Formats: sequence, C-alpha cells, structure tokens
Amino acid sequence: MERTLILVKPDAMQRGLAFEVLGRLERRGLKLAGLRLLQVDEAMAKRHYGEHEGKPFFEGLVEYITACPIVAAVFEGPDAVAAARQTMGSTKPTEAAPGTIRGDLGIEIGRNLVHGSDSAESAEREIGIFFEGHPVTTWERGTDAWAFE
Ligand code: IDP
Ligand code: MG
Repeated sequence: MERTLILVKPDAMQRGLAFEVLGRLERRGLKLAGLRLLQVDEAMAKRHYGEHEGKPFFEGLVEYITACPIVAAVFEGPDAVAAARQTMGSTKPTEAAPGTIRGDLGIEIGRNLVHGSDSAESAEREIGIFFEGHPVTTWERGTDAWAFE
C-alpha cells in the first residue's frame, strides 16, 4: 500500500484548521498510519525542503514552516500520493479547484495550509525525516474492503 507524508502547516495550525485538513484526507478514504505534533527546526526544514534551496522563496518557506508546532501525518492507501495531492489542490490556492483544501481555505501560495509528498519515493524520504524514532503503524481497518477494492 502506498504511503504519503502530510504536514499541517503553521497557517492551518494558527487558524484552527488542523483537523479540517486531516479530516478531509481521512474522509477521502485514506488510512491514518502515523501522527505527530512537532516543532520543525531550521535543520529539519532545510532537509525537508532541500530541493527548493536557492529559490527566491526558500528563506521565507523555512521561516513559515518553523513558525509554530505543526502536525505531521502518514496516510496510506492505493495511490495515496496522488489522492492526497488532488484533495489538497494546486500549490497556488487561487489556481486550486473549489472543493480542495487549498481552493476552499487558502489565497496565497506562501500560506497554502498543507504539504503532501509528490511521489512515493519522496514520501518514504519525508516519513524518514518526520517519523525518525516514532512508530508508523500499518493496521487493518474494518472498512478497508469498502474503501480499497
Ligand atoms: P507543493 O507544496 O504543492 O508540493 P512545491 O513546489 O514543492 O509545492 O513548493 C513547496 C512549498 O513552497 C509550497 O507548498 C509553498 O508553501 C512554497 N512555495 C512554492 N512556491 C512559492 C512561491 O513562489 N512563493 C512563496 N512560497 C512558495
Ligand atoms: Mg512539493
């Protein structure tokens, strides 16, 4: 089963939207496999967002993601990466479809509420960063056969 790493970013935390974000992904049918509340430090932020180092928004991005505690979650399911990103909507909230997290709840690209891994490989790398030393649990959900064919 594919896994994806979701972060409830500081703007969503500050706006009281943590469970709104997680709930939409859970209602989609994705299965929660890991959950943490944590403060991201600069080193962790730079490790996670390494691919964006050198871009004009990088420093602001590090400041943003380290601004307050965040929730990190692992969700599991068939096509979990694509399903989560579809539910999140496009990176730029004004281009995200209505009905998506970013399209319904965000306006600015630098305050887009949620992170979701962009591939299964990225997900495994990111789970390694955010769940190092913490359990990620695969479990049988009684309703799995009704969410997953
Ligand atoms: P993604 O989060 O949809 O995968 P990425 O291109 O990987 O989008 O960018 C990572 C994050 O960096 C975005 O979610 C957003 O918070 C921030 N970001 C990307 N582009 C910009 C920008 O042009 N200005 C400000 N922040 C940006
Ligand atoms: Mg990305």
